[in-house]
Amino acid sequence: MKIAILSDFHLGYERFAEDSYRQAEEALYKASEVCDIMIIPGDVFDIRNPRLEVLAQGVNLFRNLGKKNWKAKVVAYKGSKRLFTDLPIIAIPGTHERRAHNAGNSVELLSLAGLLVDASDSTVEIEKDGERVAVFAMGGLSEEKVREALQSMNPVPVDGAFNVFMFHQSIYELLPFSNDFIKFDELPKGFDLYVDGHIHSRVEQKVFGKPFLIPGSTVLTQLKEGETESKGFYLFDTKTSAYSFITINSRAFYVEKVNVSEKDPHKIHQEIGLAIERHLSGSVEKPIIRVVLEGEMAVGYKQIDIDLADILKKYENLAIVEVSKSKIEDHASMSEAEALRSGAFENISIKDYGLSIFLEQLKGANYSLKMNPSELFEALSSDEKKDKLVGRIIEELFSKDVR
Ligand SMILES: [Mn+2]
Repeated sequence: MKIAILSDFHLGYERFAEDSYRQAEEALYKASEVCDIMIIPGDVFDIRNPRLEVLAQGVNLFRNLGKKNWKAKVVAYKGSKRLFTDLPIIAIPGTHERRAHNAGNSVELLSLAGLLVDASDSTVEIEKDGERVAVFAMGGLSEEKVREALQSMNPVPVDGAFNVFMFHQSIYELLPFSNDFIKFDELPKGFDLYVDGHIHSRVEQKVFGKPFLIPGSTVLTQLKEGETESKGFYLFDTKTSAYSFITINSRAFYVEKVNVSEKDPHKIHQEIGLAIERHLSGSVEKPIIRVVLEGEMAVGYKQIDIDLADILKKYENLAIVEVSKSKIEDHASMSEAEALRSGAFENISIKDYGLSIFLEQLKGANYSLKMNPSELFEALSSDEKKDKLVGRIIEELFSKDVR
């Protein structure tokens, strides 16, 4: 069978909301024309509680897919949820949809509506003309829980099927940022194909000699250099294990570096203009041009002397321009806020970064509540749960023996 692998649509992503919808729509439509099965490893939506309009976009996209005459059908399911369709559209919630334990999420909602199959923590078997594909999927988790979750789920391949392991996490070898991130060789063994979401640029690797694929997001989010590649999805053939990347029309994105060494603000200004003009195509769809300034300015000048207001104004109808000053070396150290803004934390979401700071702080504070720290973080960042939670914590703190 042909499996389309599409990921990280980030519907509702505020900065490029229209792109997120249009590009997801194109990817899903193109994929549906050529695949038997669709698998979606998370982050269909950009936030945990999408606005109704954004949820409606999700419903729209998948309802349209349901009109196709799918020959492959879901024939078996091993998991704790109920299925409301046999459509071979298999998805999991990612880290952006993740909510506190047991709270429903937006991908689950699409599954309840019978538009797709939420395969979190379960095995779904799909059949067409006697051929079987089994997808074992693990929904997006906070990173420090992954090892434990894998151990308790113990994903086992299904005999006689082509086995896919789908998840939505960071991998240490790809993002050597935290020891919580699992390593390739910690993934469950025995699968024919490994599919991961979360990382927004394309990755093709081998794990235990089998293909490991990350299709990347269908929309630009982080404006990293790695995202200048074309967006799209993978089409994988289970018979030959061959795959190809099928591109979609995504908004053009360019990164230009401007060396500011020994230059004054006037000169830098001119060079920023030239860098932008190199990529103005006159096409209807404005390109995104990110200009990265780097080096040490001429003596006596600081970053703040580079005034960007008139440049941004000049090109506002022709391009989406972003100028980064964070690589200019006139500061002893970059503040965390600047680093976050400039996206120095490669591919890690703000939420995950927030969580890692939170966990660090708790370590230093002799955290002793019964609640798992990452659950606490989830609950504290969820409006509905916060009040109840604070009540519970106060109760717990005051019921402790005071030595
Ligand atoms: Mn994502």
